[in-house]
Amino acid sequence: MAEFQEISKLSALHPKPVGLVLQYGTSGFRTNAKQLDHIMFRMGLLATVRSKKTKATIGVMVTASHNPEEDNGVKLVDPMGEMVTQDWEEHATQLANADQEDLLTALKNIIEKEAINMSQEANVFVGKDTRSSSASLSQAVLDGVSALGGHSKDYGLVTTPQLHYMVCCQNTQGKYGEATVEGYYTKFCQAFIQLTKNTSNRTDDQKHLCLDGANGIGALKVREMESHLKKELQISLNNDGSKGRLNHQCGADYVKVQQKPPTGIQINPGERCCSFDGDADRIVYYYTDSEGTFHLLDGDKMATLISTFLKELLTQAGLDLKIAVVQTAYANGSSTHYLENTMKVLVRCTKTGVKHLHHVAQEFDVGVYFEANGHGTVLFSKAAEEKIQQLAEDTNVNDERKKAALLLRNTINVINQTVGDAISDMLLIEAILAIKGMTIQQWDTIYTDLPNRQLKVKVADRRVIDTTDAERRAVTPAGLQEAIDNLVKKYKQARSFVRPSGTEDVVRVYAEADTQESADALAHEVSLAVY
Ligand code: 16G
Ligand code: ZN
Repeated sequence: MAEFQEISKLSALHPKPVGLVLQYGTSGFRTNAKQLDHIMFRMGLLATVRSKKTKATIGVMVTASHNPEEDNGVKLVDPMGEMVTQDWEEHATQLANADQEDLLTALKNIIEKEAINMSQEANVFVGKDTRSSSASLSQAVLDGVSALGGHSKDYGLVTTPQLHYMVCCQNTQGKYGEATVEGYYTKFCQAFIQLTKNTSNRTDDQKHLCLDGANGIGALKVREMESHLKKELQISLNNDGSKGRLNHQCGADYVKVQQKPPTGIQINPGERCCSFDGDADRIVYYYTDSEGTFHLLDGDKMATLISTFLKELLTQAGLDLKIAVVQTAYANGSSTHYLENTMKVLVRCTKTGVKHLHHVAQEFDVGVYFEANGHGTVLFSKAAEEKIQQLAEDTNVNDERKKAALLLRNTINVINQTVGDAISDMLLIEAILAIKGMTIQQWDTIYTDLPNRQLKVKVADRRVIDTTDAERRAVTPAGLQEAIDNLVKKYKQARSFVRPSGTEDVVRVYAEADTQESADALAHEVSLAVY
């Protein structure tokens, strides 16, 4: 076949370094940018084949999110804007690791296994972040697509969630919105303006938000979006990429891990601030109080605020829809306790990684999912959306129910349901605070986080640790869980777990307890038990 000859010729321009083995991990391939050219070309090939298989547009995003500037990475986006399925992650790993001379065979194996009709048309959307390596790497993806005769559309610089959105819009014939960056701003900003339009008593302070753009793509896109917000949200943008380096001492990951404000940002006491990560799919909020103490409002705090807001609206609207919050083992025990016991919201726990949370959230009418690190969104079932829509249009309901239904409808429209999205989450949080007339301090006091500590442990082989119960218990090595249980018993309100990282060669240890000293001591003792 002609296309296979083309692949042989073009793949020689994107050679694989001999002996290099990479894995499609929790968020795609990710490593030093210098090792990725062949991976990009091959992911262009794979996305084309996936498009033929699904008879839909597939997305390829070139980014390494919160990693340092010199790294890069790539992830595939499936037709509804969700992450690619697990079996195709395996195909990706196979294709990535095939030696140069075996590439065609590896590709043909996938084509055969998946019974691909090669005469089917293929469409691939490609996006990239602001890393200096992203331009040539995304070109390698485009080369891969054209080597197999696929059509591609290069969106250039976009956030990861923007690319997910484009793919979903394209495959739902515009029902989700228009598949352009402009369409994205229009959809989400209009919903935000609708949501906040009756909150006339908002002060300038409440309209003002301080944002750390991590010197990345999110900063660029917020600047593009600003005029659509019609001054209803006034963002002072820091770390916009004009001076500092990407993710360097800034961004959501830095703020969450270091538990301190990013550099390059002047925060007044009580001022509401947030940080995006390097590809703008994660966000955390924070402020410093009058004593200069730093307060972080992470994914758990966002999930709580959002689910409380939604539950109240569903009650006011008289809609009997099942709402749940999906968390991981990293969720602060206080948040889980508050949700279950005070809010009476169903809470589910899954393994780390957005795709796991996303799938569980799909089981409910309204599924709010957030990782503590700030990655999350809300999913509404089709039936839930229809019920809300019907009520919003019903002329025979009382004012209170109608008002709640309209707010719910606009809330749906401000949310990017394809994946966690820092921009969309920011607009949602800002709208909720405006509607509730709530300051960030008031939001923070809904519940108090239990002191906690995370540690990394280097071990010879992290794979000896196998976990169960959504990573909350270790099954192997023998005796480890028992040792953890005995250590936990020594402290009050304590909890601890260990799991092998999916992105680094380390074992992660998490501990929480009634005091910071206890959490630190427990984390330390558990990390000794891991050796
Ligand atoms: C990836 C995941 C993130 C998760 C993190 C855990 C996506 C898009 N990203 O970055 O959700 O929190 O891995 O890393 O799924 P770890 O396995 O090293 O702890
Ligand atoms: Zn990210």
